[in-house]
Amino acid sequence: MYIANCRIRGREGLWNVACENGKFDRIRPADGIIPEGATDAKERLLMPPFVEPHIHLDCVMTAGIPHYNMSGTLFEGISTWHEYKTTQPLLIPEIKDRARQALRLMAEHGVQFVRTHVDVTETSFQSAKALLELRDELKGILELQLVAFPQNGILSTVGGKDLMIRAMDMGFDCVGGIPHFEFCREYGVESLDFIFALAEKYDAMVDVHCDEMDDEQSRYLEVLATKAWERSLGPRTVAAHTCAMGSYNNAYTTKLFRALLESKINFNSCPTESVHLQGRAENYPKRRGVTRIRELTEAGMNVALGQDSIADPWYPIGVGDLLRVLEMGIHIEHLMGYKDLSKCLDFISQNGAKNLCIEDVYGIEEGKPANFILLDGKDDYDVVRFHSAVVLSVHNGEILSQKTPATAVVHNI
Ligand code: 17E
Ligand code: FE2
Repeated sequence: MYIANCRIRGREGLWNVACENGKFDRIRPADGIIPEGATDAKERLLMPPFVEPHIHLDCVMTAGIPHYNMSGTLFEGISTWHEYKTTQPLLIPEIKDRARQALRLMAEHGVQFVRTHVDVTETSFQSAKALLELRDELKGILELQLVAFPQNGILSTVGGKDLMIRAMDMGFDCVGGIPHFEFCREYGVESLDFIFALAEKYDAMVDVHCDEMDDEQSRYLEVLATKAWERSLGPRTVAAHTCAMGSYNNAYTTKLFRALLESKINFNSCPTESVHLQGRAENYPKRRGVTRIRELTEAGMNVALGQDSIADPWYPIGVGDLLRVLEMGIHIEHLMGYKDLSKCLDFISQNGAKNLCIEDVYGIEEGKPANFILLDGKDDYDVVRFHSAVVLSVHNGEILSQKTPATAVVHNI
């Protein structure tokens, strides 16, 4: 495969990119001649693929079954999902089919690496088995990482610890958690001890739903960061959502940032999801329920944006498009200064790669696997403004998706 005359994100000028045996072979400045057999990129932007750091593929496409979430709260989402998993037949082919529908949408929108939470308090373990099968079937085509996610809590579920161990024994990649949903603070803290012990035992990564609520007293993040720091596991740890940080007072947050920085943990935020689910207990003025994406980034910490849901009990819409999530995030977080816009794609690309610890297979460099997307735009600002289509997505040198951008004809202006 030979792409000629493209821009490469982060580099000046125009380039020719040749791939061979699934790898980037030669990346050279373009000279205006389109070599025989090459695809003319027409000065479009070539960059590493988008990364989805946080989604629940076991729940996608279930919105409305057995009923819609009427209050729009996280907690009605959790109870509706509980109804789904205890009343609907959970069959491996059906779970895989729903997940594949979501993955096709994501592939169309340039995603090649996906970290999905899988509810392991779904005690038939059909979801766990289905997603493990899918991870293995798709290996090399699109990469999936699985998080053992205890939706109902680890200590607040009978046999919860055993369910987590069972998932890790089956080969899950990451240990998950939900300390803010445990019955009491002590359980929340104990769950974090258990999570890190499990991660060490299985040499696994950690990805915890942490403080996904507006309660400014929800302060498991400081515990998560401290435990990661104690074990030097920060770079392999993600604190997801951390919505409560949007409600913490500044005096506390300043102190908190010291531990966060020292711990070297990563962050995930899902701005479309959180702006929808949070703020529900408010009168006016209403808080946004989104973590401090801007301040964390400015302090030098890594924040990746994700979708969380596609048409599930928590969030009724979504089409697998991270540009839409990014657009929401930069609005809510006042990240639309010129400098911010010029690097905004970091949030859905390299920052996600850091969360997933996949930097060895990520990047436009000779010798690395040929994983890239070609966007119908010229730079970050352009792409986010025009919501550019992903015209080509290539994984390990193979075409994963192609799209012809829509053209409009306008009359009489
Ligand atoms: N479960 C949860 O606890 N929080 C969420 N945002 C979703 C599932 C989607
Ligand atoms: Fe989530």
